Amino acid sequence: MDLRPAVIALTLAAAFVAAPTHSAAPPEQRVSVSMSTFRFKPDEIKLVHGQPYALELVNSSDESHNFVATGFFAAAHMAPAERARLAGDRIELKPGERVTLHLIAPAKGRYSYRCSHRIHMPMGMSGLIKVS
Ligand SMILES: [Cu+2]
Repeated sequence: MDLRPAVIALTLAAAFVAAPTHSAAPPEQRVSVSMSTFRFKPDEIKLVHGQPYALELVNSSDESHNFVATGFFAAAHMAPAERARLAGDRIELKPGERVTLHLIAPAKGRYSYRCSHRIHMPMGMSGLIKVS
């Protein structure tokens, strides 16, 4: 009986389990964005490629808003359970709602975000994520 495939599988499983607790992993940084009518604060976020972040979105207004970041969410690394919280390229927040998304910053570049609710973006609900 050849045990090599089983040994390889176990070795891979062990490496996979050990990876998240590796001491060299950088600590997650919290970045908070407040949503009001009609503004994101801040409207510019600076991230570092490969760094893990807790992106906290807070709808501090009395109406619904969303955070649409098509290119950013497509390129960011997110665990499947985190990505499942998105509706594709966006996440909706009810009045007073707060959500925290865990992700790893994508490749260097500039990624825009906005609220897609009618007239919210032209009224000022847009911003820029700069990844260096
Ligand atoms: Cu809005």
